[in-house]
Amino acid sequence: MASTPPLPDTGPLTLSPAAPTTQDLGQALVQPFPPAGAEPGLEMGPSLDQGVGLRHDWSVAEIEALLSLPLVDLLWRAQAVHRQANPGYRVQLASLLSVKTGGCEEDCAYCPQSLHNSSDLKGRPNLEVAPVLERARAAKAAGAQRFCMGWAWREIRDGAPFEAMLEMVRGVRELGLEACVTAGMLTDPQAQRLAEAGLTAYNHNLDTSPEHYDQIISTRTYQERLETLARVRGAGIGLCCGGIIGLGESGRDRASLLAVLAGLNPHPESVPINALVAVEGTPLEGQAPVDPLEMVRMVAVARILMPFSRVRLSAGREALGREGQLLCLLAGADSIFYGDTLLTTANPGVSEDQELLAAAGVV
Ligand code: SAM
Ligand code: DTB
Ligand code: SF4
Repeated sequence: MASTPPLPDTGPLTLSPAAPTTQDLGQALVQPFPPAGAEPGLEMGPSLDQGVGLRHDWSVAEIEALLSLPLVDLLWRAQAVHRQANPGYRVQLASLLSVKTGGCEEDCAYCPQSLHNSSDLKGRPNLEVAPVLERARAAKAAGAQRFCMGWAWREIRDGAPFEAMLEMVRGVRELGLEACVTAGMLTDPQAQRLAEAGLTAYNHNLDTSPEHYDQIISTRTYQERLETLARVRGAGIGLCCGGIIGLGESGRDRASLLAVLAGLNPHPESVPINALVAVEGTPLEGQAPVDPLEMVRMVAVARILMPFSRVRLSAGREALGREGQLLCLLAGADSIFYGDTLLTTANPGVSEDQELLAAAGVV
């Protein structure tokens, strides 16, 4: 039987607010995988010989093969990639706040904030700049390194709310936190102004595969999403782009979503992987819960395809349970949303998350 090659000694696991440096990444890029001298016959799936390099040409078939590897083999591959790409295993804590809640014109079938869904939360007041920055300060004091703000908009409109958004971004950056905004589509000049305000990243998800997309949203096209991503990139803002599982998609759809994400060049700096939170009053309220191991597989394959991106374990963590989340961390998730709420739904509490990270040995 072939012996298992040793993993590089990366020292103790630590939780650090610092993102990997370019030097770290460069170092990881030059380390071959599998390690020199590894026994032949250890291949556990397609393209193992690609190493921890950056590829943007993964085929849907290759990704489907990865998604259906035996779980132990998939985890082994993902961990080997992750250890090289993120030595020291840093987990980023990102807090989330809904600034403008509900009343959104889009018809996203999963979303409790859509006007089209009876779950809509319209009527909640928009938050002003001062309370938002107060929440950012509290998030920082609780240990967050990133503060993400959401607007339930189809697209950003100019005017007072946009000026307030810019002020929030500047304020969050002044606190020494990364700032992320998610607010729908935007124009080039709006992207430019957000960049000038110091925005670290803009979150705009593809949500699902191009093939499954019209089952989920009819008011905005996949192409419009891709164009928004290009505008964000064009302004020099980091990209946070991922998707959701549990929307009734097939395994091939999951592979196809991951192929589009990994085809982006450069890869998004962060890739949120959400499991559907099936909210009453949305068309998807009756969807079967996602098997935690399916999340583990999505996270592991995202890690293999996009070695240096932050893979963020996002919505649906409550339903994963402690061990499911730990497996996701082992599969290569290196960020979580941190704080008692996501935008409108519940998230594990701060002390629960501290206990989880301690259990993982990331303290
Ligand atoms: N309106 C903006 C947009 O859609 O780009 C920003 C806010 S939107 C709520 C951000 C993302 O949250 C969505 O793209 C979707 O991926 C995720 N999301 C929303 N509701 C969800 C749910 N019930 N379960 C899982 N993810 C959800
Ligand atoms: C992302 O991919 N997930 C977060 C963040 N980006 C904005 C949002 C999850 C929302 C879950 C449903 C809610 O709380 O309303
Ligand atoms: Fe919800 Fe965003 Fe879709 Fe609006 S655009 S319904 S806020 S996911």
